[in-house]
Amino acid sequence: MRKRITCSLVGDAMVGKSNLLRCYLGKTLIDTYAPTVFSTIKDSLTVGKKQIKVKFVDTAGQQEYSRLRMLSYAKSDVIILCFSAIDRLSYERISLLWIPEIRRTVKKKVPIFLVATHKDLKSEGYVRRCTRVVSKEEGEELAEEINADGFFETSTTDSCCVKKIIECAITAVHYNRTRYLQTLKNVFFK
Ligand SMILES: Nc1nc2c(ncn2[C@@H]2O[C@H](COP(=O)(O)OP(=O)(O)O)[C@@H](O)[C@H]2O)c(=O)[nH]1
Ligand SMILES: [Mg+2]
Repeated sequence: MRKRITCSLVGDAMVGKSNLLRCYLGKTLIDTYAPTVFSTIKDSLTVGKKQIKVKFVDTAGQQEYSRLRMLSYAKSDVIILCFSAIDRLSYERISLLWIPEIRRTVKKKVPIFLVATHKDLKSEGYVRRCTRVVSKEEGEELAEEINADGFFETSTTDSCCVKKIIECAITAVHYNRTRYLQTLKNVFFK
């Protein structure tokens, strides 16, 4: 039987990781902030004609949980790395903190998808008055710099986009695995 794909959501606290996952799973969004310690959710999705089993790991962004967090996502097959488009510090911490932590934590090389959240809030007057929002171009540059496999800007108001992001991440792992198995078959059963 095919191994379950582990997909982890990583990034600063408050950037919207848990709500992104809730949005994908069709669960009610949580308006008030409820810090995550760590949670796992089993699900499945269909890629082509294949049913793929997935385990989502939703991690805590706070530094006081760093040891628990690193244990929780060490076995990831793919990472959804999030920052908030209206929180420049969370963007800067992608290369300063999150990429080094991911490299220390996940021993194999796994695909990383960079996601800018809170897209719907970028155009809000009160946000623009008090912060310099992160542009799409800055997000794309960062994705290139960290060698991410993709970059997306989204928000929980666009469930279609959220669904595409998660499916893209899972599909990337699925096809890598299929290609690897095909190569093995070609070598041993040609
Ligand atoms: N407007 C808006 N609010 C969001 C969005 N995503 C998350 N939030 C809010 O941002 C806060 C933090 O979200 P949460 O998912 O708990 O962040 P986490 O700590 O990264 O898991 C909560 O108050 C959410 O309601 C979004 O796309 N748009
Ligand atoms: Mg959370």
